[in-house]
Parts: sequence; structure tokens; C-alpha cells
Amino acid sequence: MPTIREVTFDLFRRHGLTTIFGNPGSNELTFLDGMPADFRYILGLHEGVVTAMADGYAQASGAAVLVNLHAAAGSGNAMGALTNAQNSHSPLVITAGQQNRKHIGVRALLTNVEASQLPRPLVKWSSEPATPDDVPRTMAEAIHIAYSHPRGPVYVSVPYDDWATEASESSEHLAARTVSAARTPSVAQVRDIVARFESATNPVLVLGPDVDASGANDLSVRLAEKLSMPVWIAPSASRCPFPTTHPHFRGVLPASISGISRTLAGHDLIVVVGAPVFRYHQFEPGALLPPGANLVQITVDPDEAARAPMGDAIVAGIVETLEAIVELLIQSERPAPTSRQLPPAILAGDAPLAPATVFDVIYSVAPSDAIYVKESTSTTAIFWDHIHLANPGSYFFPAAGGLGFGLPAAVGVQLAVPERRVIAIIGDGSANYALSALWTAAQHDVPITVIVMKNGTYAALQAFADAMNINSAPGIDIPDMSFVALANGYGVRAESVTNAQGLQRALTAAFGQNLPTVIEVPTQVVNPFD
Ligand code: TZD
Ligand code: CA
Repeated sequence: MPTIREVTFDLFRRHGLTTIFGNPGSNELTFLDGMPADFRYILGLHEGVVTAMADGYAQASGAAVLVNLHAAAGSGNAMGALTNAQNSHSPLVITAGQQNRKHIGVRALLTNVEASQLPRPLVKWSSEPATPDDVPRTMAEAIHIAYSHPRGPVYVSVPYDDWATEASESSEHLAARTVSAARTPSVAQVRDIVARFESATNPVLVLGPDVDASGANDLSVRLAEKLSMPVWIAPSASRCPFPTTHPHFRGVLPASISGISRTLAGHDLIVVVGAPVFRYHQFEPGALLPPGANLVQITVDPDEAARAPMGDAIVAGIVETLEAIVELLIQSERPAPTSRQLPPAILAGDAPLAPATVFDVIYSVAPSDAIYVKESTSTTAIFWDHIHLANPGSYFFPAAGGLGFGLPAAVGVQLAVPERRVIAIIGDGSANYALSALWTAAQHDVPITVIVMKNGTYAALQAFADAMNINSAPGIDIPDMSFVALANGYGVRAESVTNAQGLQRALTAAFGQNLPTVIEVPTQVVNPFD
């Protein structure tokens, strides 16, 4: 009989899980020893980096991916990154090594005490198989749970002495199994929402990250056009679900209760697709909805549906639901929304540059299908006015706001989508939470272009402090860093630019070759609430 290890690798292979993002320890070596040649191992130097790389890879590829972490301390290091992966419904199949079964009870060094409890509540499901011969079945269960909607990270702890055990005959069925679920809404659900749309006089569409994750971007365009509706992106956007070049596009909703009801005033029907209602951030209480408005949410996540404080919800597949609605709707006679006014592009200036100028310069030289991974917190609103995204899968931002996502996620996205250029726009604060991702990029020649927005401070925190009347909090400025020296230390080419022309030249050079590049840009401090 084959070993448990052989059966498990075969299971992974049958599910297309042949890329492993990992950081090893002694407990993981028996699993990794003699890894089959058709698997590739991407080493990250910290488990937060490993997990965020895998998150970017999973989101950009639309498929599950394997993560191999060290036991307790290693898994603990991944928790921040798991907050984002959980919120983005990323199917990460995380395996962690465990001490020898005979050594767990005495808590030998590197034991994962109560291993299945450790990653909760940030994983959908976690387990440590009760017996060695249940490892392959548990791993199959993990894969099916990660893929069932709403997708999400799962965690399996395996004692290192299990892998060499002989597999039982019953494991032969595992690799061939499939699990599928119906995701089509009922006829009554579809008729109800179509009737609501048809009786509304001024409906509006609000789209969230799961529209992009489901590949329903084009369907959203058809829905918006059929009803001549304006389109907003749901607050705290972590993906771009709608072409921002489309005349119906209005922008990203503010992330506060009163900000949303103010922005959507005048609409009598708000239809939210693929987002929680709502991912608020700054606490600005007020009416949950504008006067006279009703809300309907279409989501893949029953939890998102249940916890919303207002409106009705339908839990079903996004593509399936939008297809059924678009099919039944008749074309509205309302005049179509016209394009919003955008600020003119400014391609000149000296350092410190305005963030708007940095984005104008990037947009003027970047390929039109570039993918942006963004983690520069004070410049998000400016980004949406200056960088225009026409294609699905073009934007990724930490889904739970946990910093340390951007740099490693850019590496993961680029590995998943080698045919498109990945541009990472990262704050000087954010870069430090996962800087060692640069080393992985250098080792694998992952050709990401990283723009570090160096304003010397945690600008978003300063803005919050101002808004909350806090004027003497420590720990907000971060001066005296050289990202050229830091990047060089990890083997990545880097330069600092002093004006818009220099930025343009540096970007053109970066896009002309197939290696990672870091471009440090001194930037002006901006207030994201202005
Ligand atoms: N730690 C983690 C893991 N996630 C967080 N969100 C924070 C701390 C708190 N935080 C924010 O929410 S924004 C921010 C911090 C520290 C400042 C980030 O600074 P930056 O960007 O330089 O990346 P800006 O544009 O200067 O704000
Ligand atoms: Ca900063």
C-alpha cells in the first residue's frame, strides 16, 4: 500500500493544488521530504508573508491553493493575514506540521497545543486527524470545505510521524470524489427582485468584491445598462467589480453609515451585490438608509446576509442570480447616466509629489491591463479618481484592512497571472509589515513593480486622530527609512525618484524587464477625509 503522504500528494494533484506557499520547521520536514517534481514550493520568510502571497494567488487565480505553515508560533504569525483571507473568501488549504504524536502530551518543544483551536475564528474549519490513516480523508474534507461557498481558509494539523504510515485501502476513493452544490436562486426569488427593480423609479447598484471573485463583472454592466442605473463600488473596496471607465460608474461609497445614506439620497431601491451591508470603517452614525429607500442584498455568504442591519437578502450564486435577473428585465426608458467629471492628469512636479500626480504618471505609462495591488491607506480615494480599471481582476486591497497584505499579495497575484503586469502601490508604513516578500520576488524573478509612497508617516492614522480630536498620540511618524537600501538588501533593484519625469523614466525601465523593481517616491501627506 502507498503511504499516507503519497495518497495525500495524489489528492492535491487531482485538485490542481501543486503550488505550495510555505515556511518550514522540523515538524514539516517529513511532509516536504522528496516533494514530487510536479509540485513547486514558494518559500516566504515569515508566515504572514506566506499566507498573504497565497491569498493574492488564490484571489487572482480563482482557485484554492496550498499553504504549509509551521506549528504554533508559525501559524500564529499567519493570523493577521488570515483576517484578510477570511474576508475575501479565499480558499486557502493550510496544513501545519505537528510534533510527533507520542510527544504531544508532554508538550515537547514546537507542539501545537490544541492545534485545531489555534486558528479559529479566522478559518472556516480546522482539524487534527484523530488517527494517522484519517489524514487523507481529512485533507479531502478540508479541500471541499474551502471550495464550498462562501469559500474560505481551512486548517489541518498533521503530526509529523503520520506521513510515513501506510494508507488504508479505503483512501483510494478520495481523489476521485467531487462535491457540487446548486447555486441557482428560485423562480420566486428572481421574480421578486425583478418586480422590485421594475417598480423602482430611481434604482442604484452597489457592487462588492465577490462580483469580481465570481467573474460577474460583465453581467453587472448588462444589469446596470438594462436599468440605466448608476453604479457604486461597496465601501472599503478590496476588489474592482465594475469597469471604472464605464459612464455609469460613480465611485466608491464612503465607509460610514451617514456617508452612505447621504451619498445614495434620492434612490428608492439600493441593490447590493457580492458585498456585506456594509463594510463600514469610521463611525459616523445616522440613518442606515436614505429616506424612502429599500435595500436588497445578493450575496454568496449566509453570514453576510444574516448580520446586515437593514434590507432583505438573497443567498445564491452571483452569476446565476444576475443571469436570471438580466434575462427577465426589460430595457428601461430612463436616460442613461453620463460619465462623471474627473480631475485633469498632471504629469509634472518635484518631490515630494502629490499622490494624484504619482497615480497620473503611473496610469500614463502602465499597460492598460495592469493589475494594481494597493496598500497606501491615505490615498485610496485619490487612486480611484486617477487610475482607471477596465478589466476584471485588476485591483486588490486588504479585505479586512490588515496591513502586510500588499507586498506579498502582489507576488502571489503575479505568480498566478504572469501575462499581466502587477503594480504594487504601497505606503512606507504598510511596506514594513511584510517587507521580506521582496526576497521571494527576487528569488523567483517575479516582475512586480513596487511603488513605495514615502510620506514619512502613518497618514491615515493622523487623519483619524484629527477627526477624533486626538492631538498628542505617539507612534504616528515613521521617518528615516531608505527603501532603496532595504530592497537592495533583499536582492531587488531599487531607486528613489525626485520628480514626475524621474518616476516616468523609472516605471518605463521597470516595465521593460522581467525582474522585480522598487521605486521609492517621496510624497506629500494627504488627508483621506478631505
Ligand atoms: N497594523 C495592521 C496589521 N493593520 C492595520 N490596519 C494597522 C496596524 C493600523 N493602520 C491603519 O489602519 S492605516 C495605518 C496603520 C498603521 C497607516 C499605514 O501607513 P502607510 O499609508 O504609510 O502605509 P498612509 O497613506 O501614510 O496612511
Ligand atoms: Ca505613509
